[in-house]
Parts: sequence; structure tokens; C-alpha cells
Amino acid sequence: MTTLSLYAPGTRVYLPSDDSDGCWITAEVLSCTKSADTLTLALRDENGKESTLTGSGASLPPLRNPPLLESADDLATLSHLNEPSVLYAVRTRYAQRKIYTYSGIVLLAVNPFEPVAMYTPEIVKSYIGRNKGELEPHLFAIAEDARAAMLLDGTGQTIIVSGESGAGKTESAKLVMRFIAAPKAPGLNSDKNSFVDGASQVEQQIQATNPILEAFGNAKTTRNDNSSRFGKFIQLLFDTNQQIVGARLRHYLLERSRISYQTRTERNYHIFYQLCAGLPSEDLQRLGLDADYSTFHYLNQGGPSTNELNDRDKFHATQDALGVIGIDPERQTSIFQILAALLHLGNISVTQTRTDAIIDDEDPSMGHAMEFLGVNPADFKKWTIKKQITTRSEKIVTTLTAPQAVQVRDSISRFVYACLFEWLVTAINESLMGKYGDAAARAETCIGVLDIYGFEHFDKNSFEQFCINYANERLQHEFNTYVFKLAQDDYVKEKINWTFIDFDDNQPAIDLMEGKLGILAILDEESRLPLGSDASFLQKLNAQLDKPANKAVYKMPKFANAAFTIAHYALDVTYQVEGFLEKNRDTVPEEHLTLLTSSSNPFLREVLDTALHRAEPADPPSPNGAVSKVPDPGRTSLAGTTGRGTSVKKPTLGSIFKGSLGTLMDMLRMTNVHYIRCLKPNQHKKAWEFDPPQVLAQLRASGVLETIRISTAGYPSRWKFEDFARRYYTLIHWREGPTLMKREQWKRICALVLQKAGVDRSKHQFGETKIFLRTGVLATLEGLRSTKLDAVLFMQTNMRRLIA
Ligand code: AD9
Ligand code: MG
Repeated sequence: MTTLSLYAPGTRVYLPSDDSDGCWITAEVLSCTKSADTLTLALRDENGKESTLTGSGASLPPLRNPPLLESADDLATLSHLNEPSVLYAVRTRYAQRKIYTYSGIVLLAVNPFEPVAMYTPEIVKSYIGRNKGELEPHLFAIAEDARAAMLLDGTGQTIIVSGESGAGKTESAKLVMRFIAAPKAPGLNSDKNSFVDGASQVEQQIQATNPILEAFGNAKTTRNDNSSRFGKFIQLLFDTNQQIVGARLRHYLLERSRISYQTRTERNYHIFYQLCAGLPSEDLQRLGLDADYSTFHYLNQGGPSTNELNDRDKFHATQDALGVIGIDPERQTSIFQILAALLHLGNISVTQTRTDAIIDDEDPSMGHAMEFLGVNPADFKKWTIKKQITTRSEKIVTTLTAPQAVQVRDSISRFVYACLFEWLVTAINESLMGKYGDAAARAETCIGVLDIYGFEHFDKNSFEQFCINYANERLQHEFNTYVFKLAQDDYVKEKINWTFIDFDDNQPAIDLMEGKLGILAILDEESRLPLGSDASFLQKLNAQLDKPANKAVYKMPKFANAAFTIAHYALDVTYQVEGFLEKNRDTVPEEHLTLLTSSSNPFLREVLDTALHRAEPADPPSPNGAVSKVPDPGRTSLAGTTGRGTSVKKPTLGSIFKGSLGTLMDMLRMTNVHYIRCLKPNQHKKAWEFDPPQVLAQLRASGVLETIRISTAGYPSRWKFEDFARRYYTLIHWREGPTLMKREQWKRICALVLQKAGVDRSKHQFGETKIFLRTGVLATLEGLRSTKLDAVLFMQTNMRRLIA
């Protein structure tokens, strides 16, 4: 088609909107004239305003799709593939209350921000056993796709759920898990209103992880009333009979600063409020707590919070869930006691005489806190207001200022909470894997769900955003590799006809962050120097990284000082260096560590021991010594991999995170990956309100457009001739099929299957050892195959009846 005919009068196009929000309005071409290489268009936009435009190539307005396609189920089927069309399709569908849309291999999910009737048992049932394209796009279709792929050849599966805060990741991940863990066989499940009916013990334990993790790891933020402050990976393990035999839970980077500090309108972790709202009054009294928590410094910084989150009911749900995973009421009391200790710790008053910090010996908060932690108050006080520096020849004790002492006090609370969280995850894993860890050995295959923070960029970005964006950069790289590189490498290897597509490889940004001389390495080096500071860290960054070779990814911002900028795949983010070192070091003073680990509270000792010194097998060894066949993303520990109690350098948070991301990526590479991208339609959590510029930014950040290009241009399905033949030979003539099978004429069978199914020549290619199929072909073949199998089954049954 010539450009002239593309823009014939009556053609519908998009024009940039006047609002300078980066979005578009629709318009119609009134006339089109051509001179040399340029076209001049007369246009009328949706508001009736007329204009003319002269341009060529990319400067011409993007084309709109025919009305029938404008709200297509799968964006890959759009005939004009451009940003406005994609945005328009998602928007139109959302207006029709369709929150899910496919985009090639990705499912887009737009948050409805109100309960929707899309997850009923009937709907669950309707998605079981169906192919992805058969029904409306849905989370369940992705879950079923993963399940079917696992059953087909036993390959492990991972479903990655990503998106920005409040986009709906955790809700989506929970729904996916419920679908996968639900008792399978249709008809076996009673019609009651719950998935959990008839659930096995391990299935109930899996459901119980949600209230526990949300109580201890979620908090109210400005973006989301129930924001997950950690990354979560949960992997269901299946045996050969498709029965769930166990599950594994891994977590990433719990936000620690929240324990001691919250910005206005935000809250600390839910569990603290649940505790105050839900404990019977005699327990509250014993722990020195009050239903009115506003007296606690750690709970009142965000300002008054109404009880809209229903903390009391949630507390009972948390208690029940703890019971399900085997933490009995006595242990629960021990947990609550530690939590109470932290609240009291935050209320210890630190004052100052001229230069030195002081704590009153009789401070009642210190009394409570130390009683519950099992630590001598005098020792605690000493090492909170003093510091010991060990030089080569001697030990020097100096006095701290009040703000420094408060820092020490808060670092202890953060540390103990992080250890408690680590302990909880270990307890959950022991319950999910069976006491003796035999689940890992019995498991043949797995489906994992990763619920991880999406790309973040705020007005002020710190170490947390750096880590989160580092994780996203690596995930994006896996995604690119998966979708683009592998596809294209295979085309080359198999020598099929193929035009290469360029994609933005983000390896340079990853190298910049995690390379040998990269940002994390420089940060670690600086964190180990006694006199290292944020300023000296930045100096070293600029000295090492501000080089022509890094020009594309590393920048010194012109206006902000004490900051550096990384050009991420999604966009440029400027990080303020203030606090990087402290957050990365994340230490409690050595003296305090000794006090805590020799506490008279046996539960606290166990918690610290679990979090710090646990030897690091991927899973508890199985009784018969069998090794799990299922790829494991590995366990994190606050002490890294120390092993056998030998004292080694305490690893920094950055290096722990880098390590756990590394094992996560290894695991992803060993499994089939499915993607769910959650989108937040507006910032006010309003139901059915769609803010185009905001969604557009998220679509760009998720690389959705790139995926569509490859899905439509490439061959997403590829099969070895033999595998393909074995699965589909029944589609060819009933005598010819088996004969060719016996002769192992795989390639010939493939050709006959495609011919018989009427698959167009443009929809497939034969490589050297594999057959390549366009999107949609496999769905057609699967449909034909199940019709055929049903017919055969029907015949056999009737024959048997006749004979009988
Ligand atoms: V964060 O990065 O952990 O801060 P998430 O996990 O992406 O974030 P979450 O799943 O917690 O967001 O969803 C936020 C809120 O959106 C929920 O509390 C629900 O009120 C709402 N939501 C999300 N998904 C759905 C849904 N499928 N149906 C109805 C939903 N409401
Ligand atoms: Mg979440």
C-alpha cells in the first residue's frame, strides 16, 4: 500500500493532544495531497477543529484501527500497531468493564478498584481445561495455560506479576494461586462459595500464608492501603499425579525503615495495629500496650488513622492463619511479646546534656522493652549512648549525641523485626514443605508466582528505589531475552527466513549497577570503610563511572547535587545518595548484637539464630537423601551464606539482594515464564476512572509495545518435529497417521497435519529440526485435537456398549 492510499480521505488517525500530556485525540483525514516525499493532510479532530499537517514517514499521524478491532482481546491482532491504538484499546475495554487484555504472551490487568464478579466458582470452572484464546482474557486463563504447559511435558512454570504500587499485583497473584491450588477435577468441587472447600492440608497452609505475610509485611502507604513492602515468590510443588505435595516461599528486601519511621498518612506494618486492636485487655495490660496506640512513637508519626482497615478482625484472621501453619498460641504470645518490645523500644526517651546522650535508668519504656527482650537494661543503655571503636592497639569508648543514640535504638528495632520476619518465613516453609522436607524430593514439577514491586520513580529516590529498579532491570532483561533473543537465536539456528528486530538491550544498565566496578561494588567498598560517607561514595561513583563508555546509562545531574542518574529501560531516575551507606550497611553495633544473641528470652534467641546462623541448604534434606528435581530460587539469610557459625564479614543489604536476585534469575531460566502486567488506571484508587497519560507511562515502562511487535512478527510456538508429530498425528488419516509414526517420518507428519488443518503457508515455517508457528495456530490445532479425541472416546464407549 502506498502512503497516499494509507491516508485516503475518511482515514481515521490519532493526533497529539493539546494538553501536552503525551496523549492523543482522534481525527479524520479530509484530504491528502502528495508532493515529492511529503504528504499534506487536511484533518478534522474529534472536537471538530480543522487543521493541516505536512510530513513524511514517522512524522505522519499514527493510524486508527477499524472499529471491529479497536477493542480486540489481544493487542497482537491489531492491524495498526502503535502507542495510541494500544492505549485506546485498553481504555475502551476498561470502559466496557473488561479489565483483562492480552498483549501477545503478556496479560494486561487494569485495576477495577472495586469488587468484580469475575472470580466465582463457576468462572473458575469455566477456565479449567480451556485454551488461552477460547474465552475472554483472564488471570485464570494464564494460570490454566501454565498448568497445561506443566502437564504437557513436566516443565516448571513461573508466573511473573509486575506493576507499580497499587496496580493489583498481590490481589492478582492471590487469585492465580487460588486457581492453581483449587481442587482440580471439574464436578468434584462442590458448588459452595469457596475454593478452599475440600482443600488438602497443604492447600490450606498455602492460603494461610497470605494473612500472615500481609500482617507482617504490608502497610498502608499513600499509594495503596495494603501495600506489600517486600517481594514474594511462592512455588507450588506437584508430584507425578498432579497433586500438590508442598510449596516454597521466598522473600526479597523487606522495607526496614518503616519500623521506625513513617511519612504522614502512612502506617507501620499492619500487625502492630492489629495487636493493639485485637488482643484481649488483660494481654494488652501484660504487654504494656493500649488499644489507643497513638502513644507509641513508632505508630503515631503518620498521624491519626481511622480503623477503616478493620484491624481487629484482621488480627483474628492472622491468629487463625498462624495456627494453620503450626505456630501454636504459646508461640504466638512470644511473637506478640517481641512486637510489644519494639513499640516500647521506640518510646525510650533519649535526651542530651550539652554533648552527651542520656537515658534515664528508670525509663519505663526501657524497662518494658528489656523485660520482653530479655536483655539487661544497664547493658542496653550503655551501648546505646556509647560507642566502642577498636583500633589496632586499643579499644576507645566514646559518647554519642542524642540523635546518634536514637539511631542506634532504631537500628535495633529494625534489625529485630527483620529477623522476626525471616523467622516467620522459615516457619511457613517448614509447614509448607512438610516437617521432614520430603515434599522437595517427591516433587516432580512446579508452578511459581512472583509478586514483585514494579519500577519506581518518585520526587526523591533512595537506596530502596535503587534496589527495586535494579530488580526490575534484571527482570526486564530476562523478559527481553526470553521474548526477543531466544526467539531470534533459534530462527538463526534453524535457518528460517527472518528479518531481525532491534530491541533495547538493557545489559549496559545492569552492568553499571552490579558489575565488578559498578555502583553496588563501589557502595559495598565504601560501606566497609570506617570513615566512608555518602559524599565520598558519590565522589567515587563519579570518578569511576562518569566516563564516555557509560555515557548512555550514567549521568551526573546538572542541577541536583548529592545525586546520580541512571538511564533505566523505563526512564531516567535520579537517586539522592543521602542514606545509601547507612541503609546498605544496616548494622546494629556489635555489642548490641552480643546482648541480643545472649538474651534470656529463648524465643528471641531462636529467632536470631534462624535469621543469622542457619546453615544454608536449599531445602531441609529429605529422609531418603533424594534431591529435588524442581529448580529452587534459593533461600536468603540476613547473614548471607556464612556456614557453620564461622564469623565472616557481615554482608551488606545490597550484596544479599544481588545474591538472591541471581538465584531467582537462574530459577526463571529453568522454567517457562508467563507474564501478568498490572496497570493502575488512576492515582486516586477510584473505580472505573482511566487516566490515559498515567496508563501510557506504565505501558511504556513495561515494554508492552515491544512484545506485541515480536509476537506478531515472529513465531511464538516452536516444536521439535517429533514432539509435534506425536501430539497431532491423530489429525491426519486414521491409517496413514500410525503408519508414518511407525516409520518415524516426523517431518512428513507435521506437513500433513498442517495441510489437514488448513494452516496457511504464511503461518508456519520448517526449520532444521523444528517447526515454527505463528500466534493462534496452536490454539486451532488443540481445538481440532480435542474434538477428534472426544469423537474417538464417544465411539469406543458406544462400541463397548454394543458388544456388551
Ligand atoms: V504494592 O506494590 O504491594 O503497593 P499491589 O500489590 O500492586 O501494590 P494490590 O494487589 O494490593 O496492589 O491492590 C491494591 C488494591 O486494588 C487492593 O487492595 C484492591 O482494593 C484493589 N484491587 C486490586 N486488584 C483487584 C481486583 N482484581 N478486583 C478488585 C482489586 N479490586
Ligand atoms: Mg502488593
